[in-house]
Amino acid sequence: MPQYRLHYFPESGNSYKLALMLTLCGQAFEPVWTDFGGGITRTAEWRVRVNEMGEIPVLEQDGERLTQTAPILLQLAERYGKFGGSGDEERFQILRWLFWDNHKLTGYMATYRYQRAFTPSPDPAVLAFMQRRIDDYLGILDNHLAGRAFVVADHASIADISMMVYLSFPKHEAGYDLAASHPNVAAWLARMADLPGWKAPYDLLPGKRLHCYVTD
Ligand SMILES: N[C@@H](CCC(=O)N[C@@H](CS)C(=O)NCC(=O)O)C(=O)O
Repeated sequence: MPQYRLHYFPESGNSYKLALMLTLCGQAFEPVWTDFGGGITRTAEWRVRVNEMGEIPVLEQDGERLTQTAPILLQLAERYGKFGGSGDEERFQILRWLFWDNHKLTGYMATYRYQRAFTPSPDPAVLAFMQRRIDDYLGILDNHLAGRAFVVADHASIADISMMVYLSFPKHEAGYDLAASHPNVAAWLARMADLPGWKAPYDLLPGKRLHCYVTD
């Protein structure tokens, strides 16, 4: 089986997607803490040497560097025969939600949370714009989860893993109290947290943390 090294920073939900998937598949990985806050991923040298896209996470698999969580999750699901769904329709739905997550839920939530909690003076107009978008996406997800245990089937898939991560950090960071505002989402997060081997983000992604500017 491959040896994994995960280039990450602790606040990175995208990194948590891969750390959680590997953990739920019973796989160990070497965590490689990366100075994202110090701007390392913006340097030309890091982009040449580690990831031309200038992003975290990077998963090294026997020395080969892989990026973009969605195709990596699909590959891991195939390799370990877990969380990949069964049948063409389920696989289509998994892809459908993975694209939605990358474009909408993770795309906005990651940026919003980073600006809100980890930058010293975020632009209130930018935050308000993103919050309106996220409110819409959380409403869509809450409606979708009404009467369903998981996103595409009666069992968890990589779509659930991808979509849950940014909603799993301490609530003061993004400022959403999902139990109060989106009960179906909160119940689904609790079901995911019940999966054997599940761990919270900062338990899987240790190391020096960014300064957090918000307390609620
Ligand atoms: N679609 C990418 C998103 C990766 C991503 O945006 N990572 C963040 C950190 S969690 C990043 O490196 N952002 C840098 C930037 O947007 O400039 C994936 O799924 O891997």
